[in-house]
Amino acid sequence: MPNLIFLCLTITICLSIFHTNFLVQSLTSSSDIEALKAFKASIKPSSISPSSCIASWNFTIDPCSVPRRTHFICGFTCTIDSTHINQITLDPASYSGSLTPLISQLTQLITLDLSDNNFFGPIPSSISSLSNLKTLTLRSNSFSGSIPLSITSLKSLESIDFSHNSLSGSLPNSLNSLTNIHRIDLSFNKLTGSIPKLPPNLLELAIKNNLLSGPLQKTTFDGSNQLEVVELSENTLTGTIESWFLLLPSLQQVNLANNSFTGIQISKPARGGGSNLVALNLGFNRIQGYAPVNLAAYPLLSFLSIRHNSLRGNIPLEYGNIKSIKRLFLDGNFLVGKPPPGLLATGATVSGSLGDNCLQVCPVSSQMCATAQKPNSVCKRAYRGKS
Ligand SMILES: *[C@@H]1O[C@H](CO)[C@@H](O)[C@H](O)[C@H]1NC(C)=O
Ligand SMILES: CC(=O)N[C@H]1CO[C@H](CO)[C@@H](O)[C@@H]1O
Repeated sequence: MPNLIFLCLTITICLSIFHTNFLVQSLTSSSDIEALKAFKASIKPSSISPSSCIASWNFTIDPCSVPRRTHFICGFTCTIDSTHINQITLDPASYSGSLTPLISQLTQLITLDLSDNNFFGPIPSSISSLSNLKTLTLRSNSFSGSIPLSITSLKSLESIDFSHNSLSGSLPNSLNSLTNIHRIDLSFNKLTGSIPKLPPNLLELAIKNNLLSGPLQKTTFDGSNQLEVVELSENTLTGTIESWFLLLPSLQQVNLANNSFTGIQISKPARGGGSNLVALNLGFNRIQGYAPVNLAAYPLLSFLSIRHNSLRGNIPLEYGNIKSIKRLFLDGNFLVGKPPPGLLATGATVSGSLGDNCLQVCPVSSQMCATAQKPNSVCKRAYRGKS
C-alpha cells in the first residue's frame, strides 16, 4: 500500500513537472508552429540566405519564446500572450517558393507582408480563413493564377497590395463585400475584364498597367463616396468618361492615361466646394471633340493633362483663368487658334505644354510653346471636310 501511494505521488509530481515544462517550453499553439514549419518548408532552401530572417527559423525552440537572439530573430511577431503569430513581415531576401495553404492555420494573423521576394504559384484560397487579417501585401513577387474569390470573405481586411505580380483573370465579383477595405493596389498584373462594384469605404483604387477593358461603369462606382485616388492608367479601357465620374464627391487624383477612351463629358461641380479634384491625367487616349470647358470650374484643379488625344477647336478661354492650375498639358492634339492670354502672360505660374498642335499663334517666348506646332499639311488633313 505505501508503495502504491509513493507511486501515485511520483506520477503526480512527474505529471506536474512535465506539465509546467510543457507550458514554459511550448508557448506557441501547435497549429501555429505547424503552419510556420510549412511556411518555411515551401520556400526553396537554396533561396534562403544564411543572414535572412527565415534562416533563423530553427524549430528546436519555441517561436514565440523570448529573447530571440539566435533563433527566430525576425520575420514575424507574436501576440502578447505568446500563443499565436499575429504578423508575418518578411525581409526582402529573394525567397523563392510557394505560399503554403497551411497559412490558414495562423488564425490570429493581422499582417501578412511578403513583398519584394520571389514567391510564385497561386494565392491559396484557404487564405480566406484569416478572419483577423487587416493587411495583405504580396507586392513584387511572381504570384500567378487568379485572385481567389474567397478573399472577399476577409471582413477585417483594410488593405490589399498585390501589385507587380503575374495575376490574371478577372476581379472577384463580390469585391464590395470587403466593407473595411480602404486601399486596393493590383497594379502591374495581367488582370482582364471590367471593374466590379467597389467596396463602400475604399479610398484608393490602383489597377495601373493591366488588361482591363470596357467603359467605366456607373454601377462600379455607385456609393464610392470616399474614393480619393483612382489610378487606372495603362489598360485598354474604352468608351466615354461620363459626367458622373468626376463628380464622385471625394475624388482628388485621377489617372486614366494610356487607355483607349474616345470621349469625355464634364459637368460643373456644385457651387461652393463641390469638388476636391486636384489632378486629372487623361493623356494618351483617343479622346475626340473640344477641350472640355467645364474643367475650368473645378476649384482645386492643379494638374491637368489631356495630351496626345484628338482634341480639336480652340483652347477654351476659361483655361486661362483656372486660379489653381500649376501644370497644364494639351500637347499632341489638333487645337487651333490662339491660346488664352492667361496662359502665356509673363509671370504666369502655369507650366506644361501646348506644343504639337495646330495653333496659329504660340509665341516661343513662352515655355508652354517650346515644342513646335504640327506641320500645316497635317493640320489641313485633320480639318479637311470637318469644321
Ligand atoms: C538549430 O539550433 C540548434 C541549437 O539550438 C543547432 O544545434 C542546429 O544546428 C540548428 N539547426 C540549423 C539548421 O541551423
Ligand atoms: C501615366 C502613364 O502611364 N503615362 C505614360 C503613357 O505612355 C507614354 C508613352 O508611351 C509614356 O511616356 C507615359 O509615361
